[in-house]
Amino acid sequence: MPNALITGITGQDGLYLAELLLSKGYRVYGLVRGQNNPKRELVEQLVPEVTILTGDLTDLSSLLRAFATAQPDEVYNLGAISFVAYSWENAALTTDVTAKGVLNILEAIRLYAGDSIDKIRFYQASSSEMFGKVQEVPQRESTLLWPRSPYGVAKAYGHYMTINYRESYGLHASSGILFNHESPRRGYEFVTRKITNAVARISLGLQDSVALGNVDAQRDWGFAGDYVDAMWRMLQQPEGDNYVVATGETHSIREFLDLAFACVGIDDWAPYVTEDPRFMRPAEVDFLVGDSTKAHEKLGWKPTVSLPQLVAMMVENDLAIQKPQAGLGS
Ligand code: NAP
Ligand code: G4F
Repeated sequence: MPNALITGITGQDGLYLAELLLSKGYRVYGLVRGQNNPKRELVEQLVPEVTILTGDLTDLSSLLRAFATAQPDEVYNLGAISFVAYSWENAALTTDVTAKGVLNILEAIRLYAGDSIDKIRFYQASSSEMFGKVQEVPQRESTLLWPRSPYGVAKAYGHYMTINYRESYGLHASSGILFNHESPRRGYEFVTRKITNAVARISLGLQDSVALGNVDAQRDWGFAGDYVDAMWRMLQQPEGDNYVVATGETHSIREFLDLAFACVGIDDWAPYVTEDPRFMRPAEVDFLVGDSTKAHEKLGWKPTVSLPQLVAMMVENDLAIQKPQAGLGS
């Protein structure tokens, strides 16, 4: 039974990955940070088989203790400050966690494993946000990075440090350059969940409108459940490598709004959406679309959920959550 250690287990991807690894017979350890973290309960409810370890990516000694207990064969570093908008407000903290946290976990592997470093496999959660002001369409593994946010810069650091540990120490280290992926477990701060939650509430009479920023931005959105499968596949390869994971389709926030409001029978969403400068960013990533040919050819990976299916899944989930607030059964 292989052992896996997941950082960021309380997040969207951490929960899906834990479920996937448990279904494959892994013993799973999850790092949870902070005192009385409210999301700890979520992990205990959804994946009770996971052993929770306390630690923080900014605290190397806590990572070393986690390694000593988990004795991992595979390490998935999903922990990060992951909200792009927040990263301008907290650029130094974002650098400490999302950039230097990667260095800490790579060092923890080196210190823990010593001469047996080649026995450990490492996944780094890199991001299409690194492409920023895109230099090529579609974006692939070789596309020049041009990050446009403190988060994107931090992820670029983690990406190159992962490659550096592969080349310097022979670590089986893979960097998954994942494009946006969503699900009913997506945080409410991200635009997709903000919209599906608002659509559910508007259709139930609980809310009048939703305030958004740049609705012309375009993203390549996939389903998180598919994307954690790509992470696992990367670590089953003979060598570590870099892979783009994407659907190859791009859609604007406007198109997402069309699909989400259509789920509740509203064709014209204009009366329900306002523009709010508070949600505009100092520098925007206008357009992302990925080429995941390499992941398809080498990992045998491809997405299984279309955007309309994903939006419907998210709206239905939010309707079920919100109905009791409207005095209706879920
Ligand atoms: P998420 O839901 O925001 O989860 C982030 C996780 O990081 C949470 O479990 C959070 O713990 C943890 N974390 C934050 N600060 C930490 C610290 N100091 N030490 C240890 N853990 C810490 O993100 P996600 O959507 O699941 O994404 C997973 C990873 O993939 C992230 O690294 C993200 O940047 C990256 N990524 C995501 C996407 C996407 O579209 N979802 C695309 C590309 C890359 P708390 O619950 O305690 O806050
Ligand atoms: O949903 P978002 O906040 O996601 P963003 O910035 O693309 O980042 C996500 O995907 C990255 C992969 O490319 C991950 F690495 C990262 O961790 C995160 O998961 O915003 C998407 C787009 C942006 O262009 C934003 O300006 O939606 C636009 N937008 C318009 N109105 C809004 C809003 N975004 C948010 N969060 N809230 C709004 O009201």
